Amino acid sequence: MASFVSLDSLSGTTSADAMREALSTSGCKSSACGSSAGPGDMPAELWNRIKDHPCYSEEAHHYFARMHVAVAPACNIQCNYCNRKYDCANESRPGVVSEKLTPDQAFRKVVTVANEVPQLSVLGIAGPGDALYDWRKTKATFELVSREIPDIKLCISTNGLALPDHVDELVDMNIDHVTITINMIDPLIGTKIYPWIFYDHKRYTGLVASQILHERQMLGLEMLAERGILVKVNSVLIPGINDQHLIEVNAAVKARGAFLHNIMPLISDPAHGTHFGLTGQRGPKHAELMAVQEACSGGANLMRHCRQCRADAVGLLGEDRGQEFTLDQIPAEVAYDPSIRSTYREVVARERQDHVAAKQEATEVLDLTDSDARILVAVATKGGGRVNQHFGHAKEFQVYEASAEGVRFIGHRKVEDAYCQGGFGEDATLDSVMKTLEGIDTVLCAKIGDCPQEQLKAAGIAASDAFAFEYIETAISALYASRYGRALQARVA
Ligand code: CLF
Ligand code: SF4
Repeated sequence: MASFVSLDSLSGTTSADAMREALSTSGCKSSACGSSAGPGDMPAELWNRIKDHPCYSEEAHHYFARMHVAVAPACNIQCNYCNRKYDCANESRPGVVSEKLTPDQAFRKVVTVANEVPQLSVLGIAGPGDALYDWRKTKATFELVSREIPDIKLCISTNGLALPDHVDELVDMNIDHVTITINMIDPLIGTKIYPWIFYDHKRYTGLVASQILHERQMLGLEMLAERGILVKVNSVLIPGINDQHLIEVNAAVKARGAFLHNIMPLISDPAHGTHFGLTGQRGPKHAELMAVQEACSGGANLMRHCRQCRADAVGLLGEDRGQEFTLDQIPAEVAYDPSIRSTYREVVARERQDHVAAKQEATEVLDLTDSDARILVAVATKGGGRVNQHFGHAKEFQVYEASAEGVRFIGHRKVEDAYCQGGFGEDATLDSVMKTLEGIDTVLCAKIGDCPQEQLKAAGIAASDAFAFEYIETAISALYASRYGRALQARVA
């Protein structure tokens, strides 16, 4: 995965100015989605609750990191896209079994990460089973950590079955962000997704299982919304099973007070050993995912920057530093040093002001255009909201739609085999990147060689490094205006 704000460059710095310098030359990615709303779009109290949460605010994910601790392996339902030998597919990319942690081990890991990753703002428990079914360990972990690092945000992901039983405790523990995975509101559709549930000491199958799950999910969502907890709903888009149905899910969760809706593509592979993987159920194509997301616009706000991270992920969204913090690397005794995180926050506050001003200028540039053209622009970025990554190093691209109405974040696309494996190899294959860039009009990056630029051009995709290190919105609006506007000089090759 691509790294966003360069943690390497920041973690060694001790002064605010040094951090700011590092941010402006590395920075994060993207900008704008349903979670893209900024301080001007919502009450200050609400903005303060999401502004440092990389999942709830698309803008925040440029700057802040989450970490998951895998303390909750047990689960009370079976999803057809999950194999318990792998990480929870709701909130993680399927992979080999996570290192399961006890609450004490998790505590030491969080403190170690907080001392080394200044961007850390959220501690999430997202499995690998269900955080609420395995509540004892989830609760013990949160208690230990919040005592030592009181300003860390606590976040939970759940399938919702056990949720209504824990709402009071969630409120008491100041757990302000809860994700419920809701894949259906029609239990008949649920029968194609959930073979069984375990509820109230009993196992249920078929329609009854899905009916109970559905009722508990809706009840839990309503209870949380009533208590003012910010609820994100995750839905796994399963072509042929719930794709069109997710539009109804979106409306239903909005009506019950969900803050965000995250529609994620099914990840299905026979190698994962899941029911869907083994029976050939495919995941959606880029265009299918986008079509469902577009059909939901006007409903519950959409999150589009989810990376379907692992249940033990560490770092900014889109990067995984988990391997740097395995148990054998965690000290037996830990002491929290708050200075590095607080210095980082000062730096980010200033950088964000610059970014807001840049976005405003970008909007003014687009106001000079009167075209009805809409183009998709893919950006290679490693953080800070800037065009700052070499084309050949990009393991994913941020995709934006540019029009006279503005620059809109659409989502990210992963490159299965990064074009450049360690250097700018002219003979490296572009096949995988081409597939990733299907439907893209222009690629913006910090640097691109003549050879890949020519090959992209032959495939009808323009590529430019003329906007290197500029904010993404600044770059895209200038690109758009240079093509369709009257005011700017073209700067694109
Ligand atoms: Fe973790 Fe989930 Fe909290 Fe984020 S992840 S528990 S809300 S802190 Fe975020 Fe990862 Fe997507 Fe989840 S990118 S999979 S939405
Ligand atoms: Fe797997 Fe998560 Fe579903 Fe449980 S809720 S079966 S852990 S995907």
